[in-house]
Amino acid sequence: MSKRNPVYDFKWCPGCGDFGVKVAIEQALAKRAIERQESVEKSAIIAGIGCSGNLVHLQEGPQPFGIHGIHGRTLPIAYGFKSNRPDMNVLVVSGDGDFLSIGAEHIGPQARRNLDITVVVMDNGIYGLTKGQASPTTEFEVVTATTRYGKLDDRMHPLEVYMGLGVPYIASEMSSRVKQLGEAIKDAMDYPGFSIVHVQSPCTTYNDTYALLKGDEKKGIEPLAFPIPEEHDVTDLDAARKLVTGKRIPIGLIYKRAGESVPGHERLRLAKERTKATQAPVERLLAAMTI
Ligand SMILES: Cc1ncc(C[n+]2csc(CCOP(=O)(O)OP(=O)(O)O)c2C)c(N)n1
Ligand code: SF4
Ligand SMILES: [Mg+2]
Repeated sequence: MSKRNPVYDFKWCPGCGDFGVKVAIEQALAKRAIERQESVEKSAIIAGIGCSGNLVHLQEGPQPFGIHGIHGRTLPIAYGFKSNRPDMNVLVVSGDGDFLSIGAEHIGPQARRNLDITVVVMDNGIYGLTKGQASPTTEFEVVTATTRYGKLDDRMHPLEVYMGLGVPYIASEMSSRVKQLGEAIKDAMDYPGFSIVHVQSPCTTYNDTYALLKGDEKKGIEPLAFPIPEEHDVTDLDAARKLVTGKRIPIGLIYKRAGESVPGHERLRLAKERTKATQAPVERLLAAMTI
């Protein structure tokens, strides 16, 4: 399982942001393995369907375990995996379509359960693999394969959504900042609970947003992305909410819930202990059932 699949021949387009995410994940997994003196096989990548999900086949160097799941269902798969193998480090990779459209209903429950995984969302504002249909993060009125006269729905703001759904750890990055992205993913993996690293990962074929993200001083175009001020207190919920409100995209660690984080599998273990302690002997139960 932890060998590269030699027959998988998918290739990203030149300049695709997903290349940067791939390298950042390789760096984060390698760093974690060195720090913890364990093999990269102690990690598993669970991928959705999309150009983004193909990352699971393209990892170079020591191979983690990998599951290429089904569209929109990375979180249920990760829940099953982590519940049975809490010792493993679980990383989900998903696209904006996969995670925020068909998969959106799973975010809230897993955030509240504090499933101990890290999700890397590769947001290119489009369905890349299926050739350029509108996704939840496509801008209003943009013409795509499925919005021939302009998109009718407003754009979703994922960072605001994560805050609203109670995600306890939220970071935002860009695929072009490979080193910082690798560090952000590593830090998120170290958090004992549900963490999301939302990455602006432009699609050079169907929605090239590199210039918009960076801006252009000479042309007077303000960058869409902006660095989070150093003085931002990541445990301050109101400050985090303010950061994610508006059209611009903050880059850095946005929110880390204050206090102890009890991960989902630990909650399950404690619940099992409580069940054992209160369990009545079978005879007593049967006697109680006899009329
Ligand atoms: C249940 C289901 N519905 C639809 C599809 C078709 N499909 C495959 S990938 C995809 C969109 C992928 O978009 P995104 O998650 O943004 O990934 P990207 O290719 O942009 O990285 C769709 C609709 C599918 N494979 N399964
Ligand atoms: S279609 Fe877009 S997202 Fe898919 S590989 Fe090409 S550039 Fe990347
Ligand atoms: Mg996409």
